[in-house]
Amino acid sequence: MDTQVNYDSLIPNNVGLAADMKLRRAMERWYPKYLDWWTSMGPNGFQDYEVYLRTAISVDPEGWARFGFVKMPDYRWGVLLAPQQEGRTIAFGQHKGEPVWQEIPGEYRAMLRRLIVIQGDTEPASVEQQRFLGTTAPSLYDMRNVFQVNVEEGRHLWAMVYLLQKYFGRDGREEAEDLLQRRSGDEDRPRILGAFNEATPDWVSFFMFTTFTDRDGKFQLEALAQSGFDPLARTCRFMLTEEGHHMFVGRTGVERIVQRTCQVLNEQGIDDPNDIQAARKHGVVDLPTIQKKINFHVAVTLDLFGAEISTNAANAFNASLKGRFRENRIDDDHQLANETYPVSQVVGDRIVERDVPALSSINARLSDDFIADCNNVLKRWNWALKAHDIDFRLSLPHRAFNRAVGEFAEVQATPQGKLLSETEWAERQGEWLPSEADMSYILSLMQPCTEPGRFANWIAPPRAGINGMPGDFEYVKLAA
Ligand code: BYC
Ligand code: FE
Ligand code: FE
Repeated sequence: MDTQVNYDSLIPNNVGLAADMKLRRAMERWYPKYLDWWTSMGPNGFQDYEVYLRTAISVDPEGWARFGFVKMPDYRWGVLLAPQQEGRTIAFGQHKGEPVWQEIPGEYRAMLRRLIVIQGDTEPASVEQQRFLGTTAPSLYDMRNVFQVNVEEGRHLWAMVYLLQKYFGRDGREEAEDLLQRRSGDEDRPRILGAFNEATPDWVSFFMFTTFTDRDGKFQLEALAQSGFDPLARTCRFMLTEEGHHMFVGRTGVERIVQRTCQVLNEQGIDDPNDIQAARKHGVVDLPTIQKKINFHVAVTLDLFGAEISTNAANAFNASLKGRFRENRIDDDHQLANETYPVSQVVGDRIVERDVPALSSINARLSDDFIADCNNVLKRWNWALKAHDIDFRLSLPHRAFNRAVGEFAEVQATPQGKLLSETEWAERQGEWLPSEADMSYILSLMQPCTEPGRFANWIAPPRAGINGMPGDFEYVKLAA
């Protein structure tokens, strides 16, 4: 590929790349390295096929997307920021009421760089985690969706690299290189956050990941979209428009699995939804295993919020760098000098809520908002169970369940939030977390289904096609 690309024609951007020589050169040097990373670590085996993808071509909420067939390495990864709001002022923290910053205040440089690097690191990590899924796609529709998610996560990496290269000089350029060097799950150079080093070996995991872990993305991006550093706020604002589709893929993916399982239970006259073998005999994902997958993914995702009580988060809020979810709809002084917030904590052998200084409990609050959002998703899944008259309900695990970070990192608890001894946990965790046998059963279902309009046996078709396309649309052109 020609590295002397004309960035204004090849890369959609609304940041004046053409006029910014220094930035353009930095991005031009980074671009071929990104492409090397993409071709070696992106979707394995599908780089040469035409995929029906949407590309962001504007930041206008009405018409930002264009659909068309494109080979993934030719995807037009762009640098797109939500429109600047005239006269926007900072909504929270020490600098509340001041005009937003177009440059980085020197004293916050290190803190901002850390936030941007951590955010940036998750994006390529998820692409790496998902790179083998194309081979086992349950349909062309689903295959297209994972690729869409992947190219957009790639674009999210671009978004953070843009900020690093534009505002952080040499340090930023080095960080941009390092973002292409770390690898999900690698022993020596792992990705930064826990969940992004877990494997995503199968499509059930993928749908859970996009439901829950991309939803952490939503909440983190919402918090960063409040930032007093305007370019970060605007970047995250636009990334959020793409995040919606990722969570849609996850939520409807799990919903379609649930629907299919219900359908088979009913067709086969299986009365006991807890009869795992009966469901598995017919090649669908049994409901108890779906619950175990929920338990696992929610717990690792809650860890991504950091400790419930966190000085880092307090500092970032105080510095007006990272706010809360929907800061402008919260009825308080947005500086939190004297406010408190209830946080669940372990006291003796019980879990109790205690009022904690609100500034220290920013992460706790964001994770509460996340849990509320997840509960809406669970409602949708439970509607599907109800609609099929199946006597089984899915639920979110308690926030104390299987945690490695924060208030509950040192204890063990049931998904209902009852504390357990280590011995009880060792004996019983198999009831709540997927076992090796569960995972290999799921893997055994992962046979590709690539005929247009056909779906693997374990998942129902979607209600509608992408961009209004008909059911048998060939989303990925596998035949030359
Ligand atoms: N794994 O005070 P603490 C997305 C570290 S997802 C490993 O508890 P803080 C996406 C922490 O870094 C959104 N380490 O937490 C989704 C710190 O280390 P240092 C990603 C962890 O700082 C799907 C120490 O523990 N974006 O976009 O208040 C597909 C103590 O930290 C973990 C962001 O996260 C962990 N789970 O909050 C694609 C936003 N948790 O610095 C994409 C940017 C904590 O002492 N990041 N640690 O060495 C942040 O805002 C914060 O760094 C965190 C942690 C929310 C991650
Ligand atoms: Fe992302
Ligand atoms: Fe995402």
